[in-house]
Amino acid sequence: MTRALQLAVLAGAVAIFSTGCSVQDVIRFGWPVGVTPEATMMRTLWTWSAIAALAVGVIVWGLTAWTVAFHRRKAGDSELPRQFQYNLPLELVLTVVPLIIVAVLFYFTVVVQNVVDRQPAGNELKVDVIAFQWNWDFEYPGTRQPTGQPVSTVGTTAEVPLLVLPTDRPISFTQRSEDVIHSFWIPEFLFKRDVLPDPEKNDQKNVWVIDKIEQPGSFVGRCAEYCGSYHSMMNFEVRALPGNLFDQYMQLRQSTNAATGQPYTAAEALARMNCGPLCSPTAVTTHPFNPDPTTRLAF
Ligand SMILES: [Cu+2]
Repeated sequence: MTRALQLAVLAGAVAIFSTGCSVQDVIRFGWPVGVTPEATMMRTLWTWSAIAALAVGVIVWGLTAWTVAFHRRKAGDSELPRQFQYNLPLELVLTVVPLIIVAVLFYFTVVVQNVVDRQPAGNELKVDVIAFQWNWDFEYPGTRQPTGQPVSTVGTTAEVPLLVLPTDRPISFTQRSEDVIHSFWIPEFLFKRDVLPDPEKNDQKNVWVIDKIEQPGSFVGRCAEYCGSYHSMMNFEVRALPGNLFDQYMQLRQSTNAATGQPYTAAEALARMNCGPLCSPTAVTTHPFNPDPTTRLAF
């Protein structure tokens, strides 16, 4: 018995350590590293929920193994073993303990949800996210190009749209769809949210907030709601810039590019800023897809 236990512990240790995962990797239980405070809160909730589930699991597996190992029918047994139904203390424990578990999980879920799903305080940078079959339009209300239009970045079949955001301030996203239901998903935000048509008419809450993006970088974004033929190609990229670079970007987007006589596009502004990989004028986390169905390629 001791030998079997030693072997089980050894096998478990080999299984865990041979993956080469750090403690941080293990306790994320498969989730990516988040880049917003909200993402970290959700990940922490997930970690503790998984630990609570594992604790319950270990108790159940242990009791099951104990029953199987020590309470088997023995040769010569003809009667039923002693029965335990109507054991009031035991049944009370089995009712109260799950209730406590559910209440605790519920409490922490509500606490995190109230933060993640909060409404804007008014000091956020505003971004409108407009989804359509099969691309994205990101607009910055309150900005003004020389043409009189607000700054916007629209994706095309040939160009993955860049959602340029600052790392140093809160941001509020207002979502709507021009056609069917899409879903706005940046894996590093650990958050996806359905983008619905006519949210105001349908009395749907379509605004959400992040406190900040905690590091500069490029993060892929995807549509996470099946929305038709080219759903899988409906990608975008978040380009998180330090505050001063973001301000420079927005200034350029609101001025005229002498070379074209038109307001700077996202790609032209980033190329002009020339700040290394952060200013790459095209997406670095994903690439445009060939939408020609006769090529018969998956992507
Ligand atoms: Cu979509």
